[in-house]
Amino acid sequence: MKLYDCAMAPNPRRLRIFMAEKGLELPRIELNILAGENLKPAFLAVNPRGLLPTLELDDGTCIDEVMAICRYLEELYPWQPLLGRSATERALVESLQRRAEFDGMISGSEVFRNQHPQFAERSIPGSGGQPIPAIPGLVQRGHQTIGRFYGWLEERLQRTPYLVGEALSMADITAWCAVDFHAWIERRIPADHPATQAWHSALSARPSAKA
Ligand SMILES: N[C@@H](CCC(=O)N[C@@H](CS)C(=O)NCC(=O)O)C(=O)O
Repeated sequence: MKLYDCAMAPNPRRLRIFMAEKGLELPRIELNILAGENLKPAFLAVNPRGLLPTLELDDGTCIDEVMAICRYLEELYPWQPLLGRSATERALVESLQRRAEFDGMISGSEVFRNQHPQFAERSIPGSGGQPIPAIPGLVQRGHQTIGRFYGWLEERLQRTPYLVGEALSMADITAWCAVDFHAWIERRIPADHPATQAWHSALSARPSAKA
C-alpha cells in the first residue's frame, strides 16, 4: 500500500491522525496541492479526481475519500477502534463525523476556496482540473455554517468529553481538523465556548497532533 498525501491540507490530515492513533505507517508520496501537483497527468492517472488523500493498494486499486480509507484500514487493523465499538456507537460516529465534515470542514473549504485568488478556478476539490469558478457569495454562507458548527460542538462537549461519549473517535478527529483549518480563514473557537477550548487543548497535546 502507498498513500498519496499533502502535508499542509486538512483532509489528508484527518487520515494521518487516524493512522497515528492506530500506530499505522505507510509509504507516503507527497504532492503539493497549491502548486497543482495533484492535477498533473501523473497523479490524474492514479486518481482522475485529483483528490487527496488517495490510498493505492498493492494490486493497483485506488481508494479516495477519507472515510472510505479509514473504513478499509479499521477493518484490516481493528485495534484502537475509531469508528465505534457497538452498533449504537458506530451509528453515532457516522452521524457526528458527517456533521463535523459538512458543517466544519466543507464550510471552511467553501470560505477558503471562494475567496483565495489561487483557487479562483478551483473552487471545488475533486474536479480533476476542470475549471470551476469561485462564487464569492458562498463565503458568507460558509461563515454562517461555521457559526452553527461551533454552537453544536460546544453543546455536545458540555455533555461528554468526546463527541461520542468517553473515547476519541473519527467524529472528534474531523471536527478537530476543521477547527485547525479554520485558522486559515481567521475563525477561532469562540472565547465563550469553554468545553470546546478544553477539548481542543487536550487533542492538541496528543502525539497524533503532529501527524
Ligand atoms: N471528501 C473528500 C475531500 C478531500 C479533499 O477535499 N481534499 C482536498 C485537500 S484538503 C484536495 O484533494 N484538493 C485538491 C485540489 O484542491 O485540487 C475526502 O473526505 O477525502
